Amino acid sequence: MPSLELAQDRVEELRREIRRHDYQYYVLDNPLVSDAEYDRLMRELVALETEHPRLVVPDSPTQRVGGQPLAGFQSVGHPVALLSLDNAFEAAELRDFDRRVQQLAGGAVDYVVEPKIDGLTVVLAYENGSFIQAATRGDGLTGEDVTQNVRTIRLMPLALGEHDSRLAVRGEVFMPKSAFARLNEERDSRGEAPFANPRNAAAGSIRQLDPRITAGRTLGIFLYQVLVGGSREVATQAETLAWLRQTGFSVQQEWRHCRDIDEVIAYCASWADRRHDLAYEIDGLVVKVNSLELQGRLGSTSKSPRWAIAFKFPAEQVVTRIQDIIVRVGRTGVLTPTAILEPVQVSGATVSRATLHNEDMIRAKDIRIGDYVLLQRAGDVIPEVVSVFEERRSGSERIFEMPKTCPECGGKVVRLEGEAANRCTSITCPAQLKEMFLHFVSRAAMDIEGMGPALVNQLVETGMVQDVADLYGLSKEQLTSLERMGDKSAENILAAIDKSRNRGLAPLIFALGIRFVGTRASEILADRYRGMDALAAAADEQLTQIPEIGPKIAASIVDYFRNEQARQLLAKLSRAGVLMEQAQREPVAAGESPLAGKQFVLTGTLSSLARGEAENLIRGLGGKVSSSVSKKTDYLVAGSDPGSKYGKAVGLAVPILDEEAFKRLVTAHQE
Ligand code: 1X8
Repeated sequence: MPSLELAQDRVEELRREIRRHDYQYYVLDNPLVSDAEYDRLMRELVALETEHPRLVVPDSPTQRVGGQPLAGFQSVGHPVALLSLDNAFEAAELRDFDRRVQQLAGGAVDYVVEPKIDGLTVVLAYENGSFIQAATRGDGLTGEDVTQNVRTIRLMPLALGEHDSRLAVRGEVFMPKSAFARLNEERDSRGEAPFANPRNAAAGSIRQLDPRITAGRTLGIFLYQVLVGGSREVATQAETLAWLRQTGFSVQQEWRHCRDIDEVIAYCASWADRRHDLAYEIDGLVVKVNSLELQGRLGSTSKSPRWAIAFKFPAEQVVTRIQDIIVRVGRTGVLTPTAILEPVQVSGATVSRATLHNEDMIRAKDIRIGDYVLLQRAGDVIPEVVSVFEERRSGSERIFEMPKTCPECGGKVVRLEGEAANRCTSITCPAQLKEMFLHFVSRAAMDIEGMGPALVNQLVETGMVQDVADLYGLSKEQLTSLERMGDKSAENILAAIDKSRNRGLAPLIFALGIRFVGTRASEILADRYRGMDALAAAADEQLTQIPEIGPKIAASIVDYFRNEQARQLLAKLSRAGVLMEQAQREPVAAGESPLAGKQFVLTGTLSSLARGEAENLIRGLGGKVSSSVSKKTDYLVAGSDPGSKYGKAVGLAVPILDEEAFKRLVTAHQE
C-alpha cells in the first residue's frame, strides 16, 4: 500500500490529467485519449480516494455527484445585480440602440455579437481556483444555491488553471436538443408528462433536490461574463471570451466582432436560417459594446444595461395545407383530432402533423379539411395551427365531424358534461388496450423490460391478451410463435413478467392507469392503505382527508373501483399471483442493510408518515435513531419547519435527507 504522501502525489497527478482531458474533450472538443484510457485514470483515482478518504477534496473530478439530496434550496445574494436585456425585434431598433450608445460614447463604437442561449442564467463562484458555488438568477438580486447540481455538468471546470482569490462568472445552463428529445422519449415511455421545451427541461434538471437526477441529464453550460475578479489585461468583451476559454470555461464557438452596426445587422440576419443548425436552442442574439471601459461608462438603467441589447428572432410561422384530420385514441379513450399537413419546414424540422387538441378548438378557429393554415412552432417544439386563410378557400373544404363511434373499435363515443374531450366508452377498444398495456409495462409502473410497442401490438392483434392480467398467463410457445421472437427473448420476457409480480403496491396502483393518479399519488395511497382491497373500499371523504389527495383524484379513484370490469381485472391479477399488498418489511439482520449501524436524527414534520413510523422504519432496517446531532450522526432526516438540528447538521456537514430522499433510501433498501 503506498504511503499517504505517495498516494497524495499520485492523486494530484491524476486529477491534473483528468482535468486536462475534460477540458480537451468537453471545451475544445479535441480528445487526446480514448474513453478506455480516461476511464482507467478515473478508476485509479477513485480507488486511491477510497483507500485514503482524507485525500478527497470537493473539487476532485470524482466529486461531481458527491452530494446528498437537499431539503430545499438556500438563498444566495449575487455579487452584482443580474440585469435583463432590452429587446430589439428589427434592424431599426438596433440602429436606435447604436445611436444612443454613440451619443453617450461621443464617437464610433464596435460590438461583439453572441447567440442568446435559451437556457437559464447561473452565476458561478470560485475561490483560489476551486469551484465553490453556483446560483440561479432568481430575481436578479438573490437566487438559489444549486451548487450540487451544477457540479454534475461535465463541462463545468471544478478547478481552474488561474488562481484568482475570488472569481464570479455569469453564464447559461441549457439542454442540447438531442438530449431533450431523448429525455422526453424516456418520460413518455414511463407515462410522465414531457417537458414543453429544452429550456424547461434544463430548469427542471437544475432545480432538483437530488443531484443524482441532475447527473442523469445531459446539460451544457456556456460562460460569457466576468462579474468579479478576472484578468487586468482584458479590456474588451472579445478578450473576455478568449480569457474565459483559456481559463478552462466552456465558451460558445459562434460569436463575432463587428466594427459597426451595419455589420451587427448583417450578422444577426445571417442567423435567421442558421439558428437551427446549432445543437442547442437560441432565441436571438446579444449585441454588446465591445470595450469594457465604455460599458462601465454607459452603465445601466434600473432594469437593463445601456451597453447591450437582445435581438430576438420572430416566432417562426409558415403556411401549409391541411390534407386530412384524423382521430387518435389514447389510453384513457380520449379522441384527439390531429391535422395531417402538407409537410413543411418550420424551425428546423419537417412538420407533417399538428395536434388540434379537441373539437372546441377546431370550431373556434373554424378549421376545415383542405384549408390553408398558418402554422407556428410554439416554443420551437410543438407545432400549432394559428389561423385559417378563409380567403383562400375554394369551396371544396370539408367541415370536420367528431366521429360518433371509435375509429379503432367502433365503440360508442361520448362527450361528458364539463369536458372538452370525447371518449371511446368501449373497454375492449384495441387502441386503448395497446396504450393501456404500454403504460402498464412502463418503467414507473410494472417495469417489464423488453415489452415494446411492437410486441404489445402483436399480442393485442393476435388476441393473445385481452387485458393486462393475460400477460401473466402467456406461455413460451405462444411468444415464440410471434414474429421475430426467439427462444432466448421469450425466456427473458417471461422472466421479466414473472419478476413484475412482486413489484409492489405503489407501482401496481400507478400501472392501473386510474385518471389523475400518478406515481406520487400511488405512493401515498400505497403507504396509507397497504393493500388493494383497502384502497378499493375507501370512500371519497376518507381519501380527501389524505394530504395531497384532492377531490378530483379521490373521485376518480372511487369511480375506478366502482367499475365492475376494474374489479374483475384486479381479481384476475390477484389470481395470477400479482402482489396486492405493500411488501412486508422484514426486520433486516445487522450487516445486511446499508442502513445497518447508521445513526439517524429526525427533525421537523414529515407529511406522509408519523415520526414514530419513520423511527420504526429505520430501526427495522438495522439503523439507530438518536435525538441530537453530533459528529457521529450519519443522516439528518428533515421534514418541514426543521429546528436548530438543521443548522447544526449543516455546520457539521452531516448529510441531510428531505422526506422524499429518506423514503427513497428506505424503499431502495427494502428490496
Ligand atoms: C442573457 C444571455 C446572454 C448571452 C447568452 N445567452 C443568454 N441567455 C450572452 O451574452 N452570450 S447575456 C444575457 C443577459 O444579459 N440577460
